[in-house]
Amino acid sequence: MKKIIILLSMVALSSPLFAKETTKKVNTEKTINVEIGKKGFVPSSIEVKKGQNLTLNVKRTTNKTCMTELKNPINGSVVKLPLDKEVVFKVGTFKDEKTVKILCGMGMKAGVIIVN
Ligand SMILES: [Cu+2]
Repeated sequence: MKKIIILLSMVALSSPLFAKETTKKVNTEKTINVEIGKKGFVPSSIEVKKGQNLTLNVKRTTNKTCMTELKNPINGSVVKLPLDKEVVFKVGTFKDEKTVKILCGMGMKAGVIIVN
């Protein structure tokens, strides 16, 4: 009897139905670490799913950049990036699939967010 129960639970765990249910859950929060340094804005493109709440932990490690501020592509608010300090940049949630530029305080492209 014990053997049958073990066998049945193994079948249940490996069934495609079970697998589908676990992968169905979409993470509602996404946090990415960004460094603004000698190589620029890294990673230069960030992927997020629509409906996900995006947060960037941004650390500027160089003074040789104009990216001392970033503009929020959703609401236009500006975050200041002091040197060598990690700043929590709450970007927010995108409702549609699109590619959005992240701009510096001067309006130049710093990085890209790809919403899919
Ligand atoms: Cu700039």
